[in-house]
Amino acid sequence: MNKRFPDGFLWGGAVAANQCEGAWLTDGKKPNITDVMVGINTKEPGLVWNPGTQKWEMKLDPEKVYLSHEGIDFYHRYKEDLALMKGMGFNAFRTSIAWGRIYPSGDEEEPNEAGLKFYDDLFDEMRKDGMEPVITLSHYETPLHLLTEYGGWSDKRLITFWKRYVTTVFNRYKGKVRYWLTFNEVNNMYRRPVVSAGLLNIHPEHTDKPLEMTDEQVWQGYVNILAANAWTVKLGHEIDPDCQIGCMLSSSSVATYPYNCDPENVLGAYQLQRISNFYFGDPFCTGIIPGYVKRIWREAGISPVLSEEELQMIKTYTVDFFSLSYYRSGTYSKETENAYDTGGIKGKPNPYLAKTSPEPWSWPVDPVGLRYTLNVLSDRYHKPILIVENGIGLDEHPDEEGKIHDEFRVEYIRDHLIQVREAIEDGCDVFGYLYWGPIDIVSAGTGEMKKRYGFVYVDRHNDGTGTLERSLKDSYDWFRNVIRTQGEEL
Ligand code: BGP
Repeated sequence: MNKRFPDGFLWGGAVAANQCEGAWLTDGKKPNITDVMVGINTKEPGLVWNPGTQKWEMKLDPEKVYLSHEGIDFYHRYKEDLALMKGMGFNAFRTSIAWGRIYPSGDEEEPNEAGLKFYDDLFDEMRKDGMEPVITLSHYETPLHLLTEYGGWSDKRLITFWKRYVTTVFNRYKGKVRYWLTFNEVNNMYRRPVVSAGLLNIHPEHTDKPLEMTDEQVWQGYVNILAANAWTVKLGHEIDPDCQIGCMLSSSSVATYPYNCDPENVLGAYQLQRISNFYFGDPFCTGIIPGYVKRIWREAGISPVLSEEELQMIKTYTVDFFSLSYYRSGTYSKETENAYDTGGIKGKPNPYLAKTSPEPWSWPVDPVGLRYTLNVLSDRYHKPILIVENGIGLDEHPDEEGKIHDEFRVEYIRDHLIQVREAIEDGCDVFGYLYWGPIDIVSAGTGEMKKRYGFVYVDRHNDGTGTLERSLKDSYDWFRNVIRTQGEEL
């Protein structure tokens, strides 16, 4: 087997604006939905119902530390950070545009020049450092105003605001950005609609439950996002025929194994793959809204509003490639209620997996699950695939010499890259591997710094203290050598 990865393979890392930039109200930016949550797993966002205006308003909890407000100060330190990525030989870097830097409330007519300028400089710097920008248009960063004023994506007007936003950034960054991703992990809508799909309950009868959505609202959000995704592909190709537009789905859920060969568990596992992943992947990649989704609508007695034009758009404008995150596999058993977190579905522990990451997160490690996932998606959609998230979060502390020996991370990546290589041999068109969190950032799920993914350590802590100084972990040199040898030396 050829041990080298294909020529032109994208090697790099991925972050998201809301987890690293900080500067949450700088240069005209207004709050987005994650700015009022300490981690997207939270059930208690910093929102309070105003009976006068009949709307939610931001009310942060003074007892909580909102680490994302300062992040790792990437907004001011990105040059230094990109230089460290360049030091590893990255030829690609993924981040997101915070929508609220460009259109602070989301519904303005004119964009904010200061926000546009920031990303101009950032993308120029990436290119100068030899990195292809891979840019997510929406990574849990829907402007808060769009949720409190409109209830988010269940309102059709969001499609208009979105089209304005993407038209602005496609025109502005034409020629600088070749790879665009639409909605980060939007398929997690089925369990976390508020951040994954930008939805908020604005029904006054539930003024204590901002996160509780009706079926109508969730599925209306779904079809509106399908239409917006199609518009993105159309507008992107019209404005810059050289750009490539991909969907981004959390795909740990593809590796949902039946707990045993009980046919009900086999079918149940497949149903869970559908309703946690394929229900977005199918329309994004094939243009078809699947029958199993329509069955859900029928049985719930709902029929989301979708015009003939929108249906045609969805059919015509499918994505150019599929991008995914993969952290671990899960199991399905009819006897067990499923639990989830940012890593994916949990289910009953899989007795065949020997390793889990250390506590408190204890994610099972399943590299073969990645090969399985890549093959399933490749056979199903026949699209090029870009891995834009894979990694392991660990609670790490420098030793007396200030060093971090992160062998666990090295082993995790090595074992996963071996399986990526196998998948490429199997015939999957995988064109890049972007490690999640190459520099320590704020955790999406729990909002803490303690969960570190980086090759680069950042001195910042859960209580908000720290110098923000950067230092290199052992994995930094190891990954540099992987890239230098085109994956031959793992
Ligand atoms: C994905 C998200 C990322 C990210 C990652 C790891 O769901 O797209 O934003 O952070 O998971 O999750 P966590 O930070 O909770 O460990």
